[in-house]
Amino acid sequence: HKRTNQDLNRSTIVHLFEWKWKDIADECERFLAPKGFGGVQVSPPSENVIIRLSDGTRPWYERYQVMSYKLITRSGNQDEFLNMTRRCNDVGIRIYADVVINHMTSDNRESVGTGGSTANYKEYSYPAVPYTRDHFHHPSCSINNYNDAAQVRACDLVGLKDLNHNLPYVRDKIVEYLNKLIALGVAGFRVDAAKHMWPHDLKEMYNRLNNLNVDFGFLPNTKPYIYQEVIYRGNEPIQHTEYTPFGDVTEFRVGYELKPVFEGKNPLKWLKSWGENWNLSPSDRVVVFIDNHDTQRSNEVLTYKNAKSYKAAIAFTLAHPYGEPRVMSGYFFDRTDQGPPSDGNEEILSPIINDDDTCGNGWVCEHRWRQIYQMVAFRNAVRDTRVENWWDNGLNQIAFSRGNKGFIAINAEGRDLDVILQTGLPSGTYCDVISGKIQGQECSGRKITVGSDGRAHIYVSKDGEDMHLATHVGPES
Ligand code: QV4
Ligand code: CA
Repeated sequence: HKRTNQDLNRSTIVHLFEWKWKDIADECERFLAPKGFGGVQVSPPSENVIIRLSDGTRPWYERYQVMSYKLITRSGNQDEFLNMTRRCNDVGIRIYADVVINHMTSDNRESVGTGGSTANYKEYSYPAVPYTRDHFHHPSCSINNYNDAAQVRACDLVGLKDLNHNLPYVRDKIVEYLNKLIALGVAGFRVDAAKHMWPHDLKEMYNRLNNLNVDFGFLPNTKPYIYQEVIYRGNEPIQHTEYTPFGDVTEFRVGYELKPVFEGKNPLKWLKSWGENWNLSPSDRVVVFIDNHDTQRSNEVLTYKNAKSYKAAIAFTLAHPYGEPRVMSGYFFDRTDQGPPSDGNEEILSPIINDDDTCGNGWVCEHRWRQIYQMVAFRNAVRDTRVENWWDNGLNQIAFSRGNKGFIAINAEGRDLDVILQTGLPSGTYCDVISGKIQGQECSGRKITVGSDGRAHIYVSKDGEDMHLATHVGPES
């Protein structure tokens, strides 16, 4: 396996935000496995408080308010979770659980959880764990100054009651929870709000985690893949390097930096030095993504709402070797607190799968957009190659190859890209996996003819549906 515990010929984590376990199991079998994905990040599996907004609906963010470590949420119960990990691992897809271990709930009007557990907020009492007043940081305080590292670790994040990980009992409960998930077949964890916990406490807990469960196809002595949510934007005392000795971290600067680039406000030619030279953290320590479930609700990154530049930015992160890519997949929303599509009984709706692979029932299913999932296959086809044959026009038109395995060209400029370029590819006729795909033996998209010298005529119109083309060797093209 790789460090992510994914199969060698697979890559890319898809975050199936707010999906039900049953639907994820189906998705692993019918789509993720055949398309070459490596893993799924699932929404927090631990019991959360039920919150109702003024219109009676449930916000997505209730799932970040923990009532207990019972596996029962709107996504499903423990049996359904286990059914998912079995079926997904059986087809080579790994499951990473989003674990909320920094805090419990805030003071809500409601005090009943998705598994029926209750809490007494004033008393800091969570009997279903159990946690009592003694297990939290006191006196309580709010985080309002991110330049104060101690405050960020020991005060409440947006009113969420902050656990004291200095206490062996608290660490024991969390280790027990994570080991339960390992027993149930997960391949690793996304650690929520890691920045808000002391690195030495996390390290101590990680050291006590079991090896992955061999019953799910993992090799003996395999450690869980841990990626920690540490948002770092450049000038804060809390840095990635405090967390990278014992896990990976989320590199949010990728999304922030690439938005102006793919909007044509910062020339694409600079991407020649993409990676650590942009002051990003080391490639082998980071998960990279254009948007996540938080930032897609801000205006700071590209999202499905900016489809043309979004698809190109994702294509770039999947074509480039920097970091471990994650793709966001969610639902349409107008309001930032809007929960997932659900029925009158507050049950989350399953996505409808259309004939053209896209989703219905309110789900965007970004990962099912042809221009996105075919770049996952691209990434798998070009593994172990380097960026070569870099070309740019000095402005917003770029192209590069991955060794002699794949080639991508991007045009974020107000005029057509129309040049003869060295693709690095063996001679032949290739199918552009952005404008189409191979169906049967036929390419439904544009074709790229590579001569015996590796050169090809590359054309990307300034006003096409997409601003890029890509192709690669292998069964998918
Ligand atoms: C409100 C006020 C607070 C007040 C509090 C008092 O805003 O000022 O102190 O009431 O009770 C929700 C509401 C929020 C509310 C809070 C408590 O949005 O307004 O506070 O509940 O009732 C998600 C959402 C949050 C949500 C939270 C809990 O994003 O809006 O808060 O879930 O339901 C930093 C961190 C980073 C964090 C990011 C959002 O460094 O770690 O903020 N990201 C992760 C998750 C994120 C999640 C959490 C952490 C918390 O990705 O989705 O927050 O688990 O950058
Ligand atoms: Ca904390």
